[in-house]
Amino acid sequence: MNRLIETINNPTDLRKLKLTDLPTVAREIREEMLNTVSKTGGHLAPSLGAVELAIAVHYAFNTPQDLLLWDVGHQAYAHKMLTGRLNRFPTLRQLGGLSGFPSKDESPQYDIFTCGHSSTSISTALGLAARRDLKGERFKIVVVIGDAALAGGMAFEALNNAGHMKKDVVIILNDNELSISKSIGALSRYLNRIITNPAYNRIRKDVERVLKRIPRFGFRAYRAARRLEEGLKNLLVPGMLFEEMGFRYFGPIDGHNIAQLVATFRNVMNLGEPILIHVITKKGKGYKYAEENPGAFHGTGPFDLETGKKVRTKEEITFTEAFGEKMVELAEKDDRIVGITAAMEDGTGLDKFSKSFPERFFDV
Ligand SMILES: Cc1ncc(C[n+]2csc(CCOP(=O)(O)OP(=O)(O)O)c2C)c(N)n1
Ligand SMILES: [Mg+2]
Repeated sequence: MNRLIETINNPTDLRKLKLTDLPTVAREIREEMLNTVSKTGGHLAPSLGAVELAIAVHYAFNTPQDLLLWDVGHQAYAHKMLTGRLNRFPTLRQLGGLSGFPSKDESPQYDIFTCGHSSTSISTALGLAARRDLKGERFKIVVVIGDAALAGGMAFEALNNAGHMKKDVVIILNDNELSISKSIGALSRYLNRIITNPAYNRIRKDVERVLKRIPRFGFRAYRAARRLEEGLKNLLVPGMLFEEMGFRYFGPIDGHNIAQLVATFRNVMNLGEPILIHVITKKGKGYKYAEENPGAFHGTGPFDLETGKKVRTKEEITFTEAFGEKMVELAEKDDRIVGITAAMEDGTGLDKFSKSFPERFFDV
């Protein structure tokens, strides 16, 4: 039997499918991704985690009239398959083949901004929104940004600016609680508190119920109720940081539930103001070994699908390993040596160093 994804030449084809067909599409996309990346290597875990997200965004929004920006380019493999590049997907990252990142040259219609990673999407979206509004055009602008990418300085400048300009943009925060290694920092802690504190969410629901019962007659009573609401909101609403920056915050929602994603996108897409939707995903979703070890499968070389074991290249030891060992060796003799990385503990070979010298290791 023909696979469903083979009937999808563009997002319009996807939008003709029933909502109940979409989990099948997700399964087929994952199979295709695993088949290819196990041979070519690539950013497997981040893109596995964003399959339902890519499907739901293209299903709910009217791409390419609505503009979609992927901030973290390596989350976009499913997006590539849904936008006419399924047949070429086996050429991923090969000479003359598909790029591992959004590329304007590859797809001017669907990859509207060439990027790698990270933190550029929100300011790009704002620029596009300013142009749209000056020209009096009407379409949506959607951004998907990773939790670590959101902590980048440029993303924060853009959040600040967006709340001020009150532009109609939708930002989807793809929060898998992971950078390449574990996400660190104050923002990451904040996001984590939103997700893990059920009391937060429960109390909020209770407060909303009570507030709905307060009769809204009499100006004084009304004003008092509003003030109370604002005060309580400050204490209790998850995502207040974003609200204070001028965004409407929605979430957290399950990023692997396509129906819920589509419903949420449809509910909020026409509010006409800056929107932030907090979506929780699992890095490596759908492939056991990547779920268990998302760091190792963040960017991977070829591997055996059955066992998850990396296919060894010719070299006995990689450059990265040699560097990592040498760092430890040198640091034992010289206590002025420190290790610094931007979330690339494993990728730079500094993992051994970080364990041997935790106080001299800095993940910035
Ligand atoms: C300025 C800079 N620092 C570090 C890196 C290395 N890097 C590549 S991907 C990544 C993590 C991305 O995390 P997130 O945005 O949460 O996306 P995810 O990989 O979890 O899908 C990092 C730190 C980089 N590309 N650029
Ligand atoms: Mg992440």
